Amino acid sequence: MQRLLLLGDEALAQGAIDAGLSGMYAYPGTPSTEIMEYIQHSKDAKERKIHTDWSANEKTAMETALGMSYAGKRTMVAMKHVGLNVAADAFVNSSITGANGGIIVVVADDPSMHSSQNEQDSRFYGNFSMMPILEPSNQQEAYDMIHYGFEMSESFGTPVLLRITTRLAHSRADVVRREQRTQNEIKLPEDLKQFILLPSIARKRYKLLLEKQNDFIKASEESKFNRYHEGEDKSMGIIVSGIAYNYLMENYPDQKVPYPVLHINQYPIPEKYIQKMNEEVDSFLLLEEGYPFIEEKLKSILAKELIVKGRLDGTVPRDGELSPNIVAKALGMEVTYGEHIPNFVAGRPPELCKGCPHTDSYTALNSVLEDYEMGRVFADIGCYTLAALPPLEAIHTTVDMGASITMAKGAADAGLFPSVAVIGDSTFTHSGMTGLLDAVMENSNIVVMILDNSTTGMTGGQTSSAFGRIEGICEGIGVDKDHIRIINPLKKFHEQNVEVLREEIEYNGVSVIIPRRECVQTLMRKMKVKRAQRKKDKEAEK
Ligand SMILES: Cc1ncc(C[n+]2csc(CCOP(=O)(O)OP(=O)(O)O)c2C)c(N)n1
Ligand code: SF4
Repeated sequence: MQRLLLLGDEALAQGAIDAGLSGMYAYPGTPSTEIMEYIQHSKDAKERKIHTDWSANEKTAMETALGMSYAGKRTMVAMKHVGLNVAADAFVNSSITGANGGIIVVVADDPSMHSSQNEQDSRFYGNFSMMPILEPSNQQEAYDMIHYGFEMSESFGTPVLLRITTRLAHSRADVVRREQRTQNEIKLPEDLKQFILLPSIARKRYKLLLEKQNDFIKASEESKFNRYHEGEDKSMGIIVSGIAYNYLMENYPDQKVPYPVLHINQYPIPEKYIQKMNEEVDSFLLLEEGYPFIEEKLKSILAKELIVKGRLDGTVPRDGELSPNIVAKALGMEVTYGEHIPNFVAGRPPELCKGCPHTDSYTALNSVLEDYEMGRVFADIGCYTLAALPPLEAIHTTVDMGASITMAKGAADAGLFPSVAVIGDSTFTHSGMTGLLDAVMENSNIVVMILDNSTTGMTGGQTSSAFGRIEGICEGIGVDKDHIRIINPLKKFHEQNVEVLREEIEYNGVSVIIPRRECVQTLMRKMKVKRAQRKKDKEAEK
């Protein structure tokens, strides 16, 4: 079969194409974005007419996928870990409705917060929703698990959560493909009421979900993805999950670990193996990428006093990614891995690109706010969050997508003036619109700047659902037309822009200011494509 060199994200995408995917829904977020991008650029996916859509947010993505599953087709949803908070209502309830066509929810966690505001571990959501969880430890497993996950989803009638972390998502290895499977035909669920979560039906569905738990455990215990490796030295047993296995093996170049090792890649936790290890060893070492998920469960499974080393007792740091060196320390071995890091990879603070429209928007805002001692700027998540750093230092809060407008409203309710919200175009349609409605309903005294760079810049320039719609949305929500102002964030319009901002700050009510200029990165890419096309046309004329 064909071998491909793929990122973990791409292995998931190729796996889904080959496993009979009919539709994929996602909202961009590092480190998950490349899954959708791969499918959107795949000739194969195009030929197979796989439907793809960058949804307005993770919740709409999850719900749309659930609709496709209802219609009997295989579907995948992808998001970063914090996106699962947004999708949580649909996600948790989907374990009660169950699945018809296979549905896999891929969530990419970001331990060490390389590009996130927290490092939450999605396995807790899977456990909370009582869903099977898959956690590949390499690219081949990522590919294979998609096939396996769809089969499991359809045979158990449940959505399946597939969790990856940054290093797997963004590193390459070769993957052997399988034969492609055809897509499912449209087929309605056998139980036509299963997706109607009225209490009387939901109670029955919940009981069914509880009954399925033993089947899920059995599947984990029989899964080829959960493996027990015997070891001579029984002073300790190592339980390792997902990609953490690689960090362990980096410390044993001969691939011979002296201790018994239980490698968990599928949940619920395979209790049979835990019992086996407990009978053999004097103590446990837990190596997990993320929170101490298995570690916390261990004592409840075994119900006795145990010596457990891991993140909870400080043997492994409580936060951040694992590394071969962290694992070496936990094993009492010498730390030797990658000691000499070259200077050119030393960390640099991130900054807005040269010529970024956001710089000019903030320069104007900073000028106006010099005249207001209490002026506060409630910002959101996007490239424009970088204005928290020097030289701009223009924003005062960033919490979650959409929190700018609502926090500005809360502060204005408390009497803070001026209270300014700054939000990007994509973030506005993701989760800012409802907050704006709250502000309109109470005619809150806030200024909302919707920075329209015509793209989702921070995650690499995906299409923004807001494109060409912002004024219409704001008007529809009820913002007074006279207080929806469009400005051009360029240096030469600085004075004009300052004046507009000042006028709207002085207006007592909801104002929306839309600084509109395209992101220079997407603009440059478009120009490059145009130049290449022109060159091609000229050559064709010759
Ligand atoms: C719930 C959630 N989903 C996704 C992300 C990843 N993410 C961060 S900012 C952003 C969108 C930024 O686009 P926009 O608001 O248009 O601002 P720009 O970066 O273009 O300035 C995304 C998708 C996130 N941080 N949180
Ligand atoms: S990618 Fe675009 S929006 Fe982001 S900093 Fe660069 S120019 Fe600005």
